[in-house]
Amino acid sequence: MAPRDEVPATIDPTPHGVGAGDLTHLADLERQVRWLSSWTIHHANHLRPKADGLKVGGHQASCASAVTLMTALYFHALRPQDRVAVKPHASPVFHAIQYLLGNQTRENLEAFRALGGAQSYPSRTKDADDVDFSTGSVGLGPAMTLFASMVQDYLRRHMESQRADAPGRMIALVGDAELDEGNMYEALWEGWKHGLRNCWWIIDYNRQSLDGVVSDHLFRLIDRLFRTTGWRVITIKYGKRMMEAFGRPGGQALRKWINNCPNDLYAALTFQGGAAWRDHLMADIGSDPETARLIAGYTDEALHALMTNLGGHCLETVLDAFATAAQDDVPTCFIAYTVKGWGLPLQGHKDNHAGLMTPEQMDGYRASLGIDEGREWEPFAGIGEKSAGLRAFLDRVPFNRQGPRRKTAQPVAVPDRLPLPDSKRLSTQEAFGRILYDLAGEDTELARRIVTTSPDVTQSTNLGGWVNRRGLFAHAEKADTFRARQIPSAQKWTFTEAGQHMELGIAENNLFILLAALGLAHEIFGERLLPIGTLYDPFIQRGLDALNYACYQDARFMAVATPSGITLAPEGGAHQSIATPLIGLGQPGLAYFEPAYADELAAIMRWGFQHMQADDGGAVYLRLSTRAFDQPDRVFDDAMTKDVIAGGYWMKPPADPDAGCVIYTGVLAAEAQAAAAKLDGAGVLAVTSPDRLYKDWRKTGQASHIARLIAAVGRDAPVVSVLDGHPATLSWIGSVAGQRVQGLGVDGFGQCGGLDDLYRTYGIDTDSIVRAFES
Ligand SMILES: Cc1ncc(C[n+]2csc(CCOP(=O)(O)OP(=O)(O)O)c2C)c(N)n1
Ligand SMILES: [Mg+2]
Repeated sequence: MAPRDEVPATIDPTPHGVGAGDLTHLADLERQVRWLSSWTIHHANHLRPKADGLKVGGHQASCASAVTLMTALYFHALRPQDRVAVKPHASPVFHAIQYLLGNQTRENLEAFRALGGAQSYPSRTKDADDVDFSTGSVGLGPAMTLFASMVQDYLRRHMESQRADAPGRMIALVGDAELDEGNMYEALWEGWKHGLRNCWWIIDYNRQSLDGVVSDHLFRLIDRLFRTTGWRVITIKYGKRMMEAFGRPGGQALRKWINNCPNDLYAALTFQGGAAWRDHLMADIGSDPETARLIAGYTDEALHALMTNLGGHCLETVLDAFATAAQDDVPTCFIAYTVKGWGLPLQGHKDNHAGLMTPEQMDGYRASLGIDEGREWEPFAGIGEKSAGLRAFLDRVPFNRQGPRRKTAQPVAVPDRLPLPDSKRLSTQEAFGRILYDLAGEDTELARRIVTTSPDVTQSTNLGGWVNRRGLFAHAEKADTFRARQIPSAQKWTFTEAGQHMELGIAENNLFILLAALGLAHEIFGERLLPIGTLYDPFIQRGLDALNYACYQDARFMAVATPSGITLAPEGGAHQSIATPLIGLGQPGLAYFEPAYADELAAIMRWGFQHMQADDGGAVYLRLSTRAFDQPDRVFDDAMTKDVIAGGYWMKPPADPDAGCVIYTGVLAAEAQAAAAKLDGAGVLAVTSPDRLYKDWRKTGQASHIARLIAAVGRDAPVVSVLDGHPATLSWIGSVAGQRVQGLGVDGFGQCGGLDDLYRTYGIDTDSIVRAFES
């Protein structure tokens, strides 16, 4: 087993340069932030009336652990251009800081975790106090900062406006258990490939997670992993008081003891306090007279303060570490030793994650701070005559100096029509590639603002044409060696600073988090980007939490997923997506379309570029296919465009209301039309967006687009719906006007096979449609 010594310090800390007066202010703020975060949670759980009897919750221990780090960060180290993802359960700390800075209201704190109040986890879209990055699902916030930093690099090379100021630092305050999430390593890997800069991850290394105490020596692994991926690691282990004790006679034994102390014992002694520390230390190292004298020199209270004076709770040590990293742009991981529940009765207890202080404990805590009953919400409660100086200090805080941090950007003009490929026979995937290829050849603002990305499926999702024309993005130019050596290839794979495609390795989490960062460029950096990401449709589920995270933050992007469904046929059952249409239907902030023809796709993409920029817009998901169709020879006028965007149109209206209809989405266009041709007078309803139809119906009921369309069909007439995906995607349409809809689709796992065999096996072929219609 490796010895339990600390990782050698590789960095001489830079003195923080903060004067004694300001240090006092920071210490006072640290005290207020810890109090206010505890009080906010206490108030929500014990004092706010509630009708439902449900637990409100909150994380007082997680907050206390992060208080010193966040005080040093927000009240000193952060500059206006920096952006932060705060570990989710430290949300009350963030809100308390914003409250002290005048950016958050008391009403919102009083309504913590209530409708309209401060959110349980920091939220860009739901909180009022300028959250930079939402967090909640652990692991995603830190990755977001990494990709935001890459987007900053992209923007600084593409947009003049971005070069005027120093780059911002993208910073994550990370819970140590977040490092168990695999997406963190996927992100680190990608960051290394892209020469990541200006990114700090500050690990709140309290060595406790939700269930218990984390493994001993985790810091070693963290240290090695980060260094391997090009990061600098700064370990913030001992506080100044501890360092001073180590320097005294007998101190080295104490230092050795701390280094060897298992995490669970340290946590237990922290919970038990001074007398327990003394007993244990005396038993372990008290035989050395100098050490015994050293320990005897502390009261129980002072001994406890000494033993919990970890680096992450020593303002000066933290400020030193931040000052060191601030000297350059090297990505930096801080391993900050902290105590979960620091200074509260919860400290160190293994069950403290969701633990709450009792009203009696809270009373004692309040009294110990000199805060009078009834004045708990006062920003400077208990601070006394230092308040005026503190207020003046807050007015000088750099983070707050430029006011609101959320930026805006001018919309990018979208032409009336996108280029329509003239081929007679095309799949939607090919049409997508051709439309982008044509856009890439135009010198337009739209083309300049599009940035594409793909997790190693650029070619197979038809982005190759665009990339050939617009190039790949990299900090440093890299020629295409195959081209230079005159080896024939359809692809140009040249990297330049001007390139507009960001290459990713195969990690769908990374794709969606990069899309989130690109799709928030207008609000974070003040420049509009129109990001398009391509992936295989089944792998949406691989990155689903990240996709949800992107949508939750209101990021604007176009996810183009292809191939999809069992139409992939012989290429493999494992890659046949079934439930993705339901994701399209169920995911807020994402407009899902599944067109069958190129003219529909061109109209949808054009609308998509506008929707990605509209105040009430959102992201777009296009479920495309590799199955080629003869393209209809038709007039695609404004009315048709409107219908396609609204989600559906009559490809062929029923001859009379009793004749019924076949409703289809996407590639089942062929089977739906063939079936209808065999059925006397049956109509064919093309649904280009089950999602848009559904949302509109939920909102406007009988005034909705689908209600208008389906009014052409009698209530007792036969109706069959069909798609290459889960049948529930369309079968709800029966509720609009009351027809009994037979929903066909795929609801078993896919298998390899030819298209005919598979369609027949899963009951979505022409004959199955006819049979369902007639049954
Ligand atoms: C993806 C995901 N899984 C599970 C959770 C539930 N959860 C919230 S916090 C937490 C443990 C966090 O521990 P750590 O990161 O060490 O935070 P701290 O000790 O600072 O509270 C867990 C499991 C979550 N928020 N996200
Ligand atoms: Mg922890």
